[in-house]
Amino acid sequence: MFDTLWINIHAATMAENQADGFGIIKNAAVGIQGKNVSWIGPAAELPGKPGALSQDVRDGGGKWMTPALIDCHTHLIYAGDRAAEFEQRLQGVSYADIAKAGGGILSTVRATREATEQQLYEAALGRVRTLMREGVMTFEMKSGYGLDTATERKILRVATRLRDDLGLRVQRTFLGAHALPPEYAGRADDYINFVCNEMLPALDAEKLVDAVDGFCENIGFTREQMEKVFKIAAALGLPVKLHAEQLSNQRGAELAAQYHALSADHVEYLDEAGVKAMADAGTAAVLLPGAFYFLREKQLPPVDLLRKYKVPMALATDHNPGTSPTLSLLLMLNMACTFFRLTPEEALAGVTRHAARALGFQDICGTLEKGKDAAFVLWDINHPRDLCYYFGNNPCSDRMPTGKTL
Ligand code: DI6
Ligand code: FE
Repeated sequence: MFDTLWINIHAATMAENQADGFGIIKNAAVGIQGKNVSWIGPAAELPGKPGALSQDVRDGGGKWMTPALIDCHTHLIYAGDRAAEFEQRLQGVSYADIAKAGGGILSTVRATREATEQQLYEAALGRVRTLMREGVMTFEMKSGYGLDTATERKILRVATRLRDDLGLRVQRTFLGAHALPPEYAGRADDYINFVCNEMLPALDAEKLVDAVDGFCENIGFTREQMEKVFKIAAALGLPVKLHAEQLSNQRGAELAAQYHALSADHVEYLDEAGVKAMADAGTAAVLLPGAFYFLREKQLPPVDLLRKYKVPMALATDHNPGTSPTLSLLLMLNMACTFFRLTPEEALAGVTRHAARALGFQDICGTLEKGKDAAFVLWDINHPRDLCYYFGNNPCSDRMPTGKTL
């Protein structure tokens, strides 16, 4: 009846509308057929003896099972690092000042343009493997450190190879509108026209793009410029998302909602009108406590308003060399609780069900439910809230599928 049957586990299904928030099933059993969950419930309700239901019965040893984790906002593919800028910031130079002086994103762009595809692949592979050790099996990976067609292509090809070589779910996001490349200095509108008329259509035609993002900020691009990009994305049938309201309120989330964005990300400066627009459009909020911490931001995202209007809150690492060089999604759970006052069940939903939603993957992964991916983690913990409580600890003891090259 089942290809594999797991018994002697406790499950936190993270399914929607569960009274306890986690969807806890003590003494659970999980039946798998092919690549999907085909049965989940209390072991006492199994329709027969385990041995009669499957030839492959696995004993989970009383561990806790959750859906595999999802990192729904990353910039994992780049060359070099920005440790020297970190030191500059410790001396009091601001992130915006470093960017204005040609450092910041542009210094990573220079290093990434110089790197070969193989060098980029190997650098990113190490980062992905580190995240996988914490049970992350689905990733979003953005381009945006190329800002020319050849380098953006190189980054998106690396994302494709990581997806295929490691057997992961990956959403490849084109972030051409991340920063103004030096060859377009003072000509932001010309660069946006190049993104819209050449780079995005060319990379989409090569089947390298699953979604489109941009950086709507006073040190990034304006709403008007982002709208041009969104119009082309819509014409190509690609979903959009936006770095919005990270450092100031540009009303980017409203624009994103107008284009039925999957998510608006960062959102520290989001106001009530923006929250309402997101709720009406079904746009998720992606909270990024790593960047908040590393930039020592003071403005908190409007968590109460997001709750009030029932906007799903996802959580991600935002891994990037400038503002969030973290390789721990579990640490983000603790930071989201500590800094943003999320409850543990909200935080865990943020890296499972709501993260799936932020990628448009809600029908395929993010919860332990019949018909969804049989992708899960076994944790050596006493309760799912422990994943948010400890920090700098990795209780992942097993995961399925294990990935092809691990
Ligand atoms: N917001 C971020 O947090 C990253 N990109 C963005 O638009 C930072 C990218 C960097 O500093 O390299
Ligand atoms: Fe980001």
